[in-house]
Amino acid sequence: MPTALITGITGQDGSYLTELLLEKGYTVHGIVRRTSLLERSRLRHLFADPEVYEKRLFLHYADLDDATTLRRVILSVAPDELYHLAGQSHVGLSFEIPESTCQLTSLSTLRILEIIRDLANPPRFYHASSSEVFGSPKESPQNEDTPFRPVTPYGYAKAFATQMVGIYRNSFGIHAVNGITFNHESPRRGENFVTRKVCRAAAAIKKGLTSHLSLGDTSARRDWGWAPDYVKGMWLSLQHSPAGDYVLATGRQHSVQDVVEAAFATVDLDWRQHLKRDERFVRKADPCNLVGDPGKARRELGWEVSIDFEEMIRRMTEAELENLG
Ligand code: NDP
Ligand code: GDR
Repeated sequence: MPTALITGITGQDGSYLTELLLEKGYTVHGIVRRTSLLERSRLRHLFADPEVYEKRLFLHYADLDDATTLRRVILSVAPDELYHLAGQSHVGLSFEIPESTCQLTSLSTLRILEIIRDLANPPRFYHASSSEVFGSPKESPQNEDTPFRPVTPYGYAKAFATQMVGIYRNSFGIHAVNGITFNHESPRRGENFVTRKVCRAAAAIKKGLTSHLSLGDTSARRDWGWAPDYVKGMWLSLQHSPAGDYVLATGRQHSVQDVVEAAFATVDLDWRQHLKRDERFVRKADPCNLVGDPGKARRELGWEVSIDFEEMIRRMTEAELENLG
């Protein structure tokens, strides 16, 4: 049975990827950092399964800036596949904490590439790259050949890491893949990302727990997909030879305003009575015109998305209603 090691296992994508790999018969190891609370809510159901936790799913402490511990974990696990998902994933916050965003995103990727470069049998390596590398692209939709023009500290950090992955693939023969994923969402999304924030607020307003929702720029547009589809794409991309980069996207763009309307329609409320603009949530710079061309992933991997935007927002809003009881 293959063995996988996942950085960022406690995150949205890490949790779905863990489920997928366990279903496929993998033994899964995850890297977690020390936190003051032990609650790792996205994995809770797996910890509760006596057939899984500490039988086929194992956790190891390491921080992304701790090279000696990362090396020790990678050597002891000896994974066949390494999925590097961990990082500071909030683009807006990367303007507040640019230095640690770059440390965690750029240098940690280089650090892991350096460790596996020295191994006799390096694992296949997946890097969670991002559509943010395209920033304000001159062409639309964006594909694997679109030049990088990042406009945020986060986007620049991902661009560095993405190009470093290409360098290690070409120069050292490592089977390394960049998944250039566009936004993907689910009920497990962090609460300060816009889709989750809107769906939570719509449900809370419906239940009478709050009265309004404050957002930044509602005209901002993104290519939003369903996170479980994207972790399938991650796995598929690592199975393909030769290694290459893949854009994972829906090819369709929606605005934040569309998210608001879809979520409020699910709870049968008029968004006009509840939406406020708050300048604190307006970014200093925001990419524009991001929409992906997933043609290569479709052709080479057979990757397809399973649900559309409206269904995704409906599921996310219904999950929030259920959480609220
Ligand atoms: P999350 O924010 O949900 O998860 C991030 C993960 O990284 C968490 O497990 C977090 O641990 C871990 N992490 C953060 N800092 C450290 C550190 N110093 N040491 C160890 N672990 C750390 O992100 P997603 O699951 O949504 O995204 C996964 C990756 O994909 C990220 O790199 C993100 O930038 C990238 N990406 C995501 C997209 C999306 O739409 N979701 C699109 C494009 C790229 P903890 O739980 O302790 O905080
Ligand atoms: P993004 O996702 O920055 O694209 O990064 P986010 O959901 O944070 O923002 C999407 C768009 O919504 C606008 N917006 C707001 N955003 C937030 N978070 N809160 C608000 O109140 C708000 N109001 C308007 C933003 O300006 C933006 O235009 C996500 C992350 O998962 C990254 O890790 C990943 O790399 C990219 O997607 C692809």
